[in-house]
Amino acid sequence: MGLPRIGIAACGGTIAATASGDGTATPRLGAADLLDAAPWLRDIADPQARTVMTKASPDITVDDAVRLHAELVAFVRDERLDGVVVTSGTDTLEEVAFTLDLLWDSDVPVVVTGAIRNASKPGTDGPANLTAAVATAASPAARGLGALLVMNDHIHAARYARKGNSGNVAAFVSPTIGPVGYLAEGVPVIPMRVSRTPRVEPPAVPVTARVALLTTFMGDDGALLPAVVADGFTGLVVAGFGGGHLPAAVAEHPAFEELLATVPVVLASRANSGEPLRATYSGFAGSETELARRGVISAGSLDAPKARVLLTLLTAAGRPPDGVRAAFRRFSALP
Ligand code: DAS
Repeated sequence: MGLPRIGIAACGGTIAATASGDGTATPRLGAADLLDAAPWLRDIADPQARTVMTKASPDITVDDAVRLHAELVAFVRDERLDGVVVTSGTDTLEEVAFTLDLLWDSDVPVVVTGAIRNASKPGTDGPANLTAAVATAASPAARGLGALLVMNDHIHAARYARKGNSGNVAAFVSPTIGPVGYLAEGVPVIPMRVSRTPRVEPPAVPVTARVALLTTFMGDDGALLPAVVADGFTGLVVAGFGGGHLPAAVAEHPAFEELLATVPVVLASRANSGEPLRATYSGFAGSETELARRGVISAGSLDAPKARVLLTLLTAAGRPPDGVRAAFRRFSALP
């Protein structure tokens, strides 16, 4: 039997960046360049290279991620791949990975990776991360797990992964559950098998739905809410305080009332892990029970950026309010 056929789909980011001469770096490399920098990959896989885009990841949109999904489906089909690796920038890596996780309808592993140190830096982590990602995508243990995020020899389920450090090679964490696996001497080990992320149909492109994301803060008076109304967003995600609470000035703001009457409003927690509460506090306007009574939807185990991805896909597909609520419900373990 031959080596597993693994696709490498390059999208830019630091892993594709080289020095510009003034100490900064810019994404320039394509998939074939990444493969050339890691020739040992041919010992563990039969790699197929395809450059999808060469963007700095702050510029990647949900529309880009939906189009990337379609590219990957075609890549897997055309090249009869056993697994596929996406290389992209770490700034939006968690959102790209989660979009793919929501849309992926196959047991073929899709593994997302990037780098913190660009190719011109001492100790660049790009080739090592690419190698770990290819090994994971080639592993039978990764089949059926949806999208995984591999960085620094840790394997994360896309649904839980977050960038937890701005500049350390150990940048990615899964705060609520921890990584699902790791690489030992280059071999992927996945002791924890998370349930498959509930799938969402890919919306038509271009994805024109726009979902706003606001994080509350001590003394928040809701002054930004009228801009969300005026700008015609198709939904709002609010990152509330720890248990999913908002100041009364936000909860009772006329613009918040108007948003609740017109678009889905989803409440995540700005805390780093866990789920918003459901049945612990009442008697103040921004309590979780009061907000739920007024129609606010809980993000469940999703952090705010992931809730925004899901709400964008759902509103892009024209899901009615009940459908949006049901879709988010599947991300909560709470009754
Ligand atoms: N933060 C850089 C990276 O890690 C830039 C980017 O995300 O494109 O890739």
